[in-house]
Amino acid sequence: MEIQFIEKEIMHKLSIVELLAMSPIIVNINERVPGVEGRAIDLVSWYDIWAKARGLTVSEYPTHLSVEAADEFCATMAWAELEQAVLLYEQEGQPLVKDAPLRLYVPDGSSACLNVKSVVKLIFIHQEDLDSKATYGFKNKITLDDLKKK
Ligand SMILES: Nc1nc2c(c(=O)[nH]1)N[C@H]1C(S)=C(S)[C@@H](COP(=O)(O)O)O[C@H]1N2
Ligand SMILES: [Mo]
Repeated sequence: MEIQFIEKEIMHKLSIVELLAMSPIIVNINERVPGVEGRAIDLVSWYDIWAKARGLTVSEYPTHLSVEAADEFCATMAWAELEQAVLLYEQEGQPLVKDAPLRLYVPDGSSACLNVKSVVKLIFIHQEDLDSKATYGFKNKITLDDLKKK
């Protein structure tokens, strides 16, 4: 199972093993999210390594992160919300079962709805004028009510 990373229109794929190998900070998730057990990747310190490898400087850091899940649930949030963010990858010593391959948790985030399960894609956005208010929901799902409103 590979995770897609998209930045500046370039797509990279990493396996969980590759992702872990380049992650400098792994935490017990209950240190960040009380009541949840398992091991998680600290997102921002991982991004530091990723950005350095790609020659990005701090002034070129993303303004927002978008994540997409296997069920097409998506969330977009300002980078500033991600200070404590982690990617849960293991519970009881095993890869995730229900929320595989990764679950994002955004402690201190604006909404629990940002804790996206089954994350398969991360998109690093560089767009200063994009709203800092987080958004989330199912992608490309048009309801009958939406159609009636138009
Ligand atoms: N992939 C995926 N992640 C998701 C959702 C979803 O529908 N699909 N729902 C979100 C919403 S709206 C909430 S409130 C939380 C609920 O998390 P919980 O089941 O751990 O309480 O998961 C979020 N993550
Ligand atoms: Mo939610």
